[in-house]
Amino acid sequence: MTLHTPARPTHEELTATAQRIRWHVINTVAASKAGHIGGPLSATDLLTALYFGQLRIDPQHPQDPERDRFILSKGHSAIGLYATLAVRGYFPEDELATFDHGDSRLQGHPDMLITPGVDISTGSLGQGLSAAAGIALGAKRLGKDFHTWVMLGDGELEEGQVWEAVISAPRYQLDNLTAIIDLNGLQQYGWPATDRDRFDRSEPMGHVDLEAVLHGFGWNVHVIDGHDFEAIFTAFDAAAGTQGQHGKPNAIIARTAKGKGISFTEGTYAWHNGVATAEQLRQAGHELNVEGGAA
Ligand SMILES: Cc1ncc(C[n+]2csc(CCOP(=O)(O)OP(=O)(O)O)c2C)c(N)n1
Ligand SMILES: [Mg+2]
Repeated sequence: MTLHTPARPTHEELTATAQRIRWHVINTVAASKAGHIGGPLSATDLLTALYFGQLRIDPQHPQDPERDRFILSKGHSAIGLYATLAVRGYFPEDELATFDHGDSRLQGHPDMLITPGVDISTGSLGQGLSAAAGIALGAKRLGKDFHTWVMLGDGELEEGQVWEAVISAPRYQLDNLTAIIDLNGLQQYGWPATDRDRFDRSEPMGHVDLEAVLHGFGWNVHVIDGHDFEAIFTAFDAAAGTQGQHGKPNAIIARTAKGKGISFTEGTYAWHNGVATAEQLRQAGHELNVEGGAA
């Protein structure tokens, strides 16, 4: 089967799709009474751009060997991926209601053995880039031209295994690999404001010139606003569009806001995970302008 890069949706279409996905995130987690919010929402615009305007995939044939691969290394953001996959047509949007139930295909962290569209199981932070580099190396060895994408969190970058893969990928000239770093400036917790001199756990990479570091390791680096679709696609084109031309793996450092798109979740570690109240759900539905969302 021949897979093609999809036609790029309009800005309005992308925005509407992202809002629908954001609604699924907060609504699904509220119904299941557990799950992550902030990380899925910071990644939503990137996931929307990937799945609706970039990846060569066919939801009807999720195992097509020629498909582009995507690995959500920050696996705790699973509901963001599931919502995207559902809206993209991998499974019914209604199935999201089973999220995190024991017998569901949609577990709290992605499981490649049971969920259509999940290429690697994740959840233990730090491992996805290694898996992605292995897949990209395999593709090179087999002469396959698909592209492998992986998304990491900025807190996740504290895991040592990430840097083993950062060092290895240029050595194997994996220009068929793109790592997207969701640089939302927060991880699971913050310090009390009065205690910042203990070194703040927000901005996990705030003291690192990530662009220079990755560049120094031999990566092709792009720094973008991860909520600006035009900038996202420009970076995607610069990464996947130059596959086979420079021998360098690609990193897209995407500046984002944790909890993006809903006023009370945006910019706070406190909504790393959480369950919205009925009133908060009504407000989110209203802000996201999702038809029926506030019902
Ligand atoms: C190896 C490992 N250690 C700890 C955790 C628990 N954990 C889940 S999410 C998270 C914070 C991750 O922060 P970040 O990578 O910045 O993700 P995001 O801000 O996108 O949610 C932690 C520590 C884990 N899943 N895996
Ligand atoms: Mg983060």
